[in-house]
Amino acid sequence: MLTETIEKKYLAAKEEYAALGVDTDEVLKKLADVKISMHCWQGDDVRGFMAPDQELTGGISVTGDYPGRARTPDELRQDLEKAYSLIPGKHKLNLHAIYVDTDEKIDLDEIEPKHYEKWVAWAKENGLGLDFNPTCFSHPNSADGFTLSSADKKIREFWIEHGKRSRKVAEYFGRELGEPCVNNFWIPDGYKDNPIDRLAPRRRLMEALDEVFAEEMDPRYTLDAVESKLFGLGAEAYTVGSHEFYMGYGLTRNKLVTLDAGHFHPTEVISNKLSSLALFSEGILLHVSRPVRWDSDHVVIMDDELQEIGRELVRNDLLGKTYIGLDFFDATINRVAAWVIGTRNTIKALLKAMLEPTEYLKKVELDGDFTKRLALTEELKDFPFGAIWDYYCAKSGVPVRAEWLKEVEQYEKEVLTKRN
Ligand code: RNT
Ligand code: ZN
Repeated sequence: MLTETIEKKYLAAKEEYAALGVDTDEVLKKLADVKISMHCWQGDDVRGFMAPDQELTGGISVTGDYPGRARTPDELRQDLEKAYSLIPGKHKLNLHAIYVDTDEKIDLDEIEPKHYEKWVAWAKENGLGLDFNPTCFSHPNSADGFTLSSADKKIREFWIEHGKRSRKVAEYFGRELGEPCVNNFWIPDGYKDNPIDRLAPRRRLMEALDEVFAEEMDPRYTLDAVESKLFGLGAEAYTVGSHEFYMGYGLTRNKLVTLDAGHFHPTEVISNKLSSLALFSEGILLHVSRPVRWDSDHVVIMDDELQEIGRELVRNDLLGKTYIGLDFFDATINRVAAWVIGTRNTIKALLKAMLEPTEYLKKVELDGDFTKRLALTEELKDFPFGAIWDYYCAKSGVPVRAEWLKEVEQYEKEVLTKRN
């Protein structure tokens, strides 16, 4: 609720930022245009509805057993609605292929747009966009750790067919919803121990992807993206789809290159890659995530890297060619809260970046005044950014500060705990 206190604090903060040359009203307008693609898979621990009892594989892992996991598409949508109601702005939902909503018994090489019709109807009702992902894991045909790069032609063909069909679904989403559906390809393929042949699987992957992408799709409806990874659980020594592989693939085939914040060496950050990639790539898809030791998928917090990602996108004017998605899964905490925390933080990091007098700071840098650059960027950290964020939440009709948690707690009591 927009109270007098919130408004008063906003007006005071607005003045402080105006003194720096930053127009906070303009910033909030710009912020409202940014869509975050919230990932459906935080809601049910990456199980999906095609074969929910199938073990999660592919070198990713969800730990925890917090009560209330969504078990049906309706439950997942109910949880998503709760989460979106606590997040300012209009956003997107990122679906994985295994989240079919149909009574038909189908496999991944049989998916069609009609199996996702209910999601589209729901997205329309809720004013949401949709993104998509072929699911190349948690399936008997990925059991030996290889999918599109498998040496077994039959296995490869199964995944090629799945990939082709995923693009039809993505195109359908984009056409129905009037905004491009980003279709992201991530495969887990790799070896636990040192391989002899690193090249052949990569060549097979390249050729398989070329088959998947052979048909041209209208970019107004769907855009393909390819996601790299350094290693996965059980694929520690070698991952076929490495960063160099997909950099090369994406740049030569005009695909979006996906950067997942958790898919690099521990001290390597994606914020420092954006400006380079942006010079050459068709576009970028982000998987905003948080790596912690072996895990690449902790809930996103307001850490230095998140803020640096926000700054790089804003300072370099990259929001137009960057699609921002989230990718984390934690089953030790309330799953709706996980979504809200990660998504609010991502938006908040962008807001923080937009509140910077970037042009002035660029000039200071060009003048070679590095003392001033450091002094000002440090002083900026104490500016009343929270007052702008509170006002934005209140104006957008979502709870201010930790008020949202009360709603999640109530929802847990009334809905989630009754599921077990
Ligand atoms: C895995 C990738 C991938 C998945 C999702 C479920 O390491 O990050 O994006 O997390 O597709
Ligand atoms: Zn990812």
